[in-house]
Amino acid sequence: MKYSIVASVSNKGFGPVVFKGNLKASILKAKKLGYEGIELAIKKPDSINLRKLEKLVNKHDLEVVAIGTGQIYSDYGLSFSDSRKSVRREAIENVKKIIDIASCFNSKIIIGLIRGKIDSSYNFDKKLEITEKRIYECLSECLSYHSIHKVDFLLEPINRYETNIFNTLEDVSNFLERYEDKLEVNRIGILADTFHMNIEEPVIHISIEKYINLIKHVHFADSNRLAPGFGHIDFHRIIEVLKKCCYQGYISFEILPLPDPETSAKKALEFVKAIELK
Ligand code: LER
Ligand code: MN
Repeated sequence: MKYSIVASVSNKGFGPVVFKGNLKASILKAKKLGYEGIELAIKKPDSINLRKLEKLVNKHDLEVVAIGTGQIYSDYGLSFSDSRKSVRREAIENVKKIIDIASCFNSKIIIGLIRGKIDSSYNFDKKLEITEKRIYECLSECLSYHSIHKVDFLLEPINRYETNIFNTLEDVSNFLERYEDKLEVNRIGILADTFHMNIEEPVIHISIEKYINLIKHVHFADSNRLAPGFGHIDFHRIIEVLKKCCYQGYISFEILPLPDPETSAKKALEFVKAIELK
């Protein structure tokens, strides 16, 4: 199994991230703790010094596994489902800049919170149809942005308290099926996050097995979003299923930095490696 950890380039915002700010320090800590990859959360793509980042990850032999875009929504309010075209445009332009970065590292782009949500439950089904079409249009433009260095995308099911579009693995799978003639769906995978799955899926490991062909990235956090082992999710069954299905992607820890960043990052890896090697 390959493990990575989420690091936010910016200092503030979005809670369940272990390392924040000072990218060099985050990379060094991840490497020292035994991670093979790093997942970056970026909200200001212009602030990234690509050459410096490339040098750093090459020097430390660390893969930039994926890049998260959620802070562009949580901090700037930009999303793919906004009813204002200008806001959707701004969201797309930001994601395109992230695609430029991702294409240097062959990282996947995470479409989590940036897909947005539907504001009111009035006439929900109709709104969902319209919103899904907006998401499709934005995704389609992002997918066709780089014709040479194509990067893949990840759609993350997120629990109902954070969004009302795509809460389950089945929701994402159905969306991809509905748009399979219009979207390059072979370039869109599911990001399965155990924290959200614990809220939305009937049995986490059964859903993982059912949708394994679509799952291209995994977020691990326990039921309380602490490191695995600090809550009540059955990671033994999850790792067993991932192993049985020969899952080839990364498992990335998106956890609260508690009791402190280093301890959470260290304990997370120790806990899952002990299960894996059983
Ligand atoms: C992002 O990966 C995520 O899991 C969301 O909960 C963001 O709030
Ligand atoms: Mn997640």
